[in-house]
Amino acid sequence: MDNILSGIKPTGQLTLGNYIGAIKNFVKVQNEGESFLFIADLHALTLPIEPQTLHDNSRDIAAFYLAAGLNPEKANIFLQSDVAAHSELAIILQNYLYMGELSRMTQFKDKSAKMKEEAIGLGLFTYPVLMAADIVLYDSKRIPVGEDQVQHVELARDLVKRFNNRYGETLVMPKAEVAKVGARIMSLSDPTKKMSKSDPKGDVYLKDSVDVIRKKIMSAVTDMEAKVHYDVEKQPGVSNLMTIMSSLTGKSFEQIEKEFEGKGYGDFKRAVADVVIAELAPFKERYEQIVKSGKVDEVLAKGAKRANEIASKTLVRVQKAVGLYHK
Ligand code: ATP
Ligand code: LTN
Repeated sequence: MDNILSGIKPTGQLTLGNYIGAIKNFVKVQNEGESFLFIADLHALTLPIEPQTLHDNSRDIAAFYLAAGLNPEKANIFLQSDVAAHSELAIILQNYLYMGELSRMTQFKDKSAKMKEEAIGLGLFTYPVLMAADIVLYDSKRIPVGEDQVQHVELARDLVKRFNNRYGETLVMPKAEVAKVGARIMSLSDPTKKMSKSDPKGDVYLKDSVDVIRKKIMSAVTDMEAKVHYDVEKQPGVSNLMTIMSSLTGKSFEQIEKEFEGKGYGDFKRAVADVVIAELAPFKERYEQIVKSGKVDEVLAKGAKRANEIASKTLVRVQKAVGLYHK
């Protein structure tokens, strides 16, 4: 069984996009191999963040992982910064990725676009190097992510190929796994933009109350056709709501179109809100219980112990390959 790995940056409150594009799939695959599902707290430092916010968000994501159904007996849940090998390996691997490649990364271009050059931290630029280190440390072949992260996983694949060509088979080749539906949930207020936890416009948060979720979905931007019909170009708003419904119910777009034939957007939005609320409501209760139980730190400590065991072996393998290991 192949190892599975993925991470989420604790940059803000988790969104419905994070849930559909990532966490829901983590829950699905957690028993299909040994899984390493971590909180990418070092990556969260690549843009300014308050220390307390970073600390609290990190525990919060762990609590949501558990509330969503990750089983800490099966999945290794840990903080990236609790495993020093991530940073050590990144320092080595940075020599096998190039300025040109990193400059072409869409996430870097998007996040740095509005910043002055003097204010862009190096960590934002070298983000994919640390991410490649995360991935190869656990010999993971399967990397479940939303669409926006595929380019980074592809770069990690290029790096593995380059490294193995130079030093012999050392690193395992990873592959991104992207859900067929729901890998890119769009903002409810601007359906041409990705729903993103660091941009609160048009987000549904996993922590939102039932009333807030309903209000947000009822006021989602829709389109001119007044017809529930999937067409990303002409009807991006409705298509996004259909994607949300399809990914949470398993219904195809055709089925949804049939179900709402002759009905208005109001009926459709009410149904989408019902589906989202039914999916998220049980988590919220579990989440509150988990936070109260104080279990999160225990889970993170257990996950870090196992992660360190595996990661330190891979690090030594790499150190030996490049000629750094002398013990
Ligand atoms: P930030 O706003 O800080 O960039 P984000 O909300 O985009 O954060 P990440 O931490 O970058 O979230 O992503 C965590 C996981 O959730 C990744 O696998 C990512 O691909 C996925 N993801 C994030 N946003 C969406 C979305 N709108 N639709 C589907 N998947 C998403
Ligand atoms: N860059 C990812 C978070 C992340 C990740 C990883 C995902 C860091 N390291 C390794 C998959 C594999 C993001 O922004 N979601």
